[in-house]
Amino acid sequence: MARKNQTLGEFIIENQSAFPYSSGELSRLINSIRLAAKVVNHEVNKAGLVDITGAYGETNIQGEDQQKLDVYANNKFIQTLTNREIVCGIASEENDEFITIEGCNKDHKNKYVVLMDPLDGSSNIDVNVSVGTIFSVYRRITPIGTPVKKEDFLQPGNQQVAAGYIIYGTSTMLVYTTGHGVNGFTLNPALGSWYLSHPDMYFPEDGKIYSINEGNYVHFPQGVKDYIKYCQEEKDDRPYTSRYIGSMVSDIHRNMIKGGIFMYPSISQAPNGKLRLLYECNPIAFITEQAGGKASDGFKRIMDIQPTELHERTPFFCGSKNMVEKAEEFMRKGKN
Ligand code: P6P
Repeated sequence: MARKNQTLGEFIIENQSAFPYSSGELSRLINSIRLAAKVVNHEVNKAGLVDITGAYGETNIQGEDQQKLDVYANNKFIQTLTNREIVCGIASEENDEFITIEGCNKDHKNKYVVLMDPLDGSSNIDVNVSVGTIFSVYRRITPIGTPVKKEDFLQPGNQQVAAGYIIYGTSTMLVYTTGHGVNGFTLNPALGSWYLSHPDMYFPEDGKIYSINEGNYVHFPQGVKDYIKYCQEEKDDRPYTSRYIGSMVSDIHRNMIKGGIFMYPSISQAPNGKLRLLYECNPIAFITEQAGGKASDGFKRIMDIQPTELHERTPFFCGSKNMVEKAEEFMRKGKN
């Protein structure tokens, strides 16, 4: 049982004992993520002071300018996950292909794969807006040896064993699930310890916040346009409030605490939307559902989508269950 203010270490140990048959490797994986998060947090927090912000001069597979902190965060998480003989492969937004970790050839070792967006919302770094890390964990399917993309990485989100995000905001938080609810830990930077500040997080079934980049309005599907008008109508508990940070982890985190819906639908110039299925939408969907919310592509459950590509994108509707279901209603009507 989560006890407010216990440390992440105590929480992991207590939860580990609750699952005596597990080998403790997943706990060690979460431990390595919390270590890397502390290191990345230190750099993110001083980004304005040293020459570490600004474009790295390279572009990633998405054709986006790589920010120096993107590369730093990517390297730190990969390095930390590599050193513990738990993970056999890592896929990252910043790497065209997945990375194989040594040790995959030992029997029953390195049985997990991790997919991550090491620094989501990085275009906000130079303007001091909060950014985040998103991670997703699966058991490997192939028994031994080098992991295989199709079997081990292109698994549907309903096979995740853990997922989480770190939000580098006014305070730094690690929010994660292993399939038994969602818990949020806040970093005390003075002590370098994470404390359980948000036990058993729960997505309110209703909310009054809608988050979407309305600059794309003319390119939205009709159902999205109709839902936005519904949100703005003066009737019942509406109009809702529009809040959009442009950093998904921040928008989702706020909506999970206050209630709300986040949408990144398909737009004419991006028919599958902008957000990536494997290392952005699936982990956020796992957390959202574990907290009682809902996540779909406007029509079907995100975590039931069978991936075909490592960096594939999907339209994303995520948040308070009743709000997502109302938006889906408009999407179905908009198709007719
Ligand atoms: P737009 C950040 O680049 C990101 O991937 C998400 O964190 C964020 O929600 C979205 O893109 C913002 O995209 O097109 O509204 O600027």
